[in-house]
Amino acid sequence: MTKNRKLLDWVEEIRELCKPDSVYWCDGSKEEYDRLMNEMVASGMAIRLDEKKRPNSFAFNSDPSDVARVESRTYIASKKQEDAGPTNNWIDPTELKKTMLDLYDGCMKGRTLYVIPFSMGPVGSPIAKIGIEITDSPYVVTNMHIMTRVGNNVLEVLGENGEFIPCLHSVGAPLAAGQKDSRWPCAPIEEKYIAHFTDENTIWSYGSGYGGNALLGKKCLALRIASNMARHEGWMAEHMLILRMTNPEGKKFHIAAAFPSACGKTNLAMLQSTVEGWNVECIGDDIAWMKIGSEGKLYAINPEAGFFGVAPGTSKESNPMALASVSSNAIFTNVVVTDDNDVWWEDMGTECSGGKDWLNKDWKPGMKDANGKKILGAHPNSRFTAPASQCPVICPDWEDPNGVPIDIFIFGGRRTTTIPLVHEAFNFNHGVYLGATAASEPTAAALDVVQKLRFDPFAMKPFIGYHVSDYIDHWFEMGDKLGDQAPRCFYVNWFRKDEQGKWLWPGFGENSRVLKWMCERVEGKIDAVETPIGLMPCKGDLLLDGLDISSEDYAELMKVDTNLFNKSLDDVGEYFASFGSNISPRLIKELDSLRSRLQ
Ligand code: OXD
Ligand code: MN
Repeated sequence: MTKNRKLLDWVEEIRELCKPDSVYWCDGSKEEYDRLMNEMVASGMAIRLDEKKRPNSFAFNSDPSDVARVESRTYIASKKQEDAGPTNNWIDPTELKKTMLDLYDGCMKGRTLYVIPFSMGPVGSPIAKIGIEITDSPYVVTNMHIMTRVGNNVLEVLGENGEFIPCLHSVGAPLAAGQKDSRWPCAPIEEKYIAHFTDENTIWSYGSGYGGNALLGKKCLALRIASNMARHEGWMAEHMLILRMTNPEGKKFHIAAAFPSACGKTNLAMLQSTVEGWNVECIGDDIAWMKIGSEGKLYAINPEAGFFGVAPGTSKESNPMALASVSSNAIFTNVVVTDDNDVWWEDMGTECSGGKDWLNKDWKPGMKDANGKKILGAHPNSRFTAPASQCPVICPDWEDPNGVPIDIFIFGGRRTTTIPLVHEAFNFNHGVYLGATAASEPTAAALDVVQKLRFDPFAMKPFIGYHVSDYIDHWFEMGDKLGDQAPRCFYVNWFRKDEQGKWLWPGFGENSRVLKWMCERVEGKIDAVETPIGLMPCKGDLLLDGLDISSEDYAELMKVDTNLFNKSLDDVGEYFASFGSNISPRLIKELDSLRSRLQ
């Protein structure tokens, strides 16, 4: 147990407020994990999967109303509204606390209050931070065991006077005496609140048991709270995968990449290189914390210890390494539990004869509802939780407390037109512009019609814990500090199509060809062609051997149509206008320079 007064007082204060039946301090041990899982199996909340097919693995079905992050109920409750900016919901913190205190009052009746001491980042790393999550959900405890480092060693590092980030969570479903619990307790949507009190680095979450709403180390702490701390403390908390690419001579390159959801971030993080002699290892698939370290370079750690990945679409073809990572000791939420007690999801690449769907109802592939619409077995946002250490291509240095030196930043989005496969920024400030204007099309766009773009700056739109303009300024300022040690910036688009709607680039493992080009650029081995939008591969530098791409298709894939590009800048201008008056002049300057280069 701890002697940290602040922590003991906080736990006591929350006990008095939430009125649980008991208080339990988590030690992070395997015994603890096994005991909680056994209890959840006994209560009917968890399903134990077949021990031979999927050892020590469990499946859960959430309440149908509690299947994803709820951005409409997520708040940055800074004292001043302008500090939250146009990309966040805001409520005055005093008012929000009052509302939430009423909800928290007695909310853990009939339940256990679990105290989870956890470290984001290797315990004791100079880049790591300690959080304490209080929760009434044993599902959250077991997921936190996998996603973070939980245990007494965290309390040792915390010591008597150390600082921690308080993270309060309740599913918001108190039990009356004798009341039977539901399989997935949670509160109705209008009572859900995911609140960040950024002036005091505190998180309060109420009413949801799911993913980013409830595993508070991930999006709430490691992105929203951490991005705000990082800005004040001169480091970076980003929604980025981290990977190491090693060339045939053994030289290592470290890449951090930001993509909005549904752009294959986990797939790229665990990519199987198709380029002979070039090898890729995974360091993280979702979050990067980066600090300036030795020789003025930017060093990154993955603050997480596991993967909380989207299951549907994960197959031997798309991501064999993710499949291997979930072969044991995994938690599945909202997938199909098959008749033989294993798991299945859409586009897993295997046959399924039937089982129970994500609602725990009898299900067979091809089933249709009353309107003739196919019934999905797994929810589109169904998830696996698995220890990162189980990934066959996890980098041996993934837990290095000092992190790895980042050479390359990649930004991207999903665009069927306009944006070529790859281009490099002229310099870091231009790179910041590329990250700030990262965007996807809302749907598979009608070709040759530029639809309104969905901007997702640095893939951080739902996760920036402060004003988006200040966030972009922070990127520029980090570039100033890093000077010529700053990572080189690239923009990719794996999703370009031809006029018939055919993908022009094969993607997946073949993306290693593009990464190789970037590494060779960084090494200074190859030149690039200067275009108005940035630097692009010289003929022959992007390895295409063995790919079935005609020279016409390659030209289309790399084409920069200045007219089309110019048109999309109207959307950029409109988007920047939504930032308000404190938009960074440097961002405007980059847009103006791009406009004039395109003339
Ligand atoms: C995630 C997300 O779950 O970005 O990683 O929503
Ligand atoms: Mn994410």
